[in-house]
Amino acid sequence: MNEKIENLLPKQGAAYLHEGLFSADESANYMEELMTGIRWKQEPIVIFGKRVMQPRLTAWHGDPGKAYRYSGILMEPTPWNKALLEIKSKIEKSTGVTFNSALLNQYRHEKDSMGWHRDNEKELGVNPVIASVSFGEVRRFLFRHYTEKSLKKELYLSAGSLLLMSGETQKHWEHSISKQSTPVGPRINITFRTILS
Ligand SMILES: O=C(O)CCC(=O)C(=O)O
Ligand SMILES: [Mn+2]
Repeated sequence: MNEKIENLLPKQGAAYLHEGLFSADESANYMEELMTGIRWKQEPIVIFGKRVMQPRLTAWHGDPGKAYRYSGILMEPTPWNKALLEIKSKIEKSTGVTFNSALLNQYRHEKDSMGWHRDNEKELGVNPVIASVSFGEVRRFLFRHYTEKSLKKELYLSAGSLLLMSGETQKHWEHSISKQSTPVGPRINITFRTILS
């Protein structure tokens, strides 16, 4: 990660935003390849004992044998495709970290969202490094401290940006993508992760 990029979190974790890691052209090309080349699905999740559909489309890709439990769903990884391998390789060069799986989220419009959560599944181990890449439209991303809920950090994740989260971030901070009232087109986010074992 570029030395000039500062930690955006005031305490207990680290989050670095590298805007424009991918050029506008590269971002537009990957957006199109991922919109059409990924088998997007809307999956159910269980919230307070009730089965509801997730307000977004998802896909899970990774090295074989790295099954992953996400919000109560066991996701078997689909093999990497060419675009994902290229993106992964660029992220690995930029961060110096290798990843073996990725969760893809497609927010189709302003009503799609992701609620408050931490990426703290036990398969990720203690203090996971998570590399989050965005393509398509800009969406608002919020961090909120887990115990001091009034402590927040707002970011806008633009096409071609990389948000790197590390250290104790997933222990002390939740994050979300909220619905918005103004219309917005599709956005794709890929979070590269390392599943242990
Ligand atoms: O879309 C985003 O920027 C966030 C995605 C996310 O938090 C996740 O996949 O766990
Ligand atoms: Mn997350």
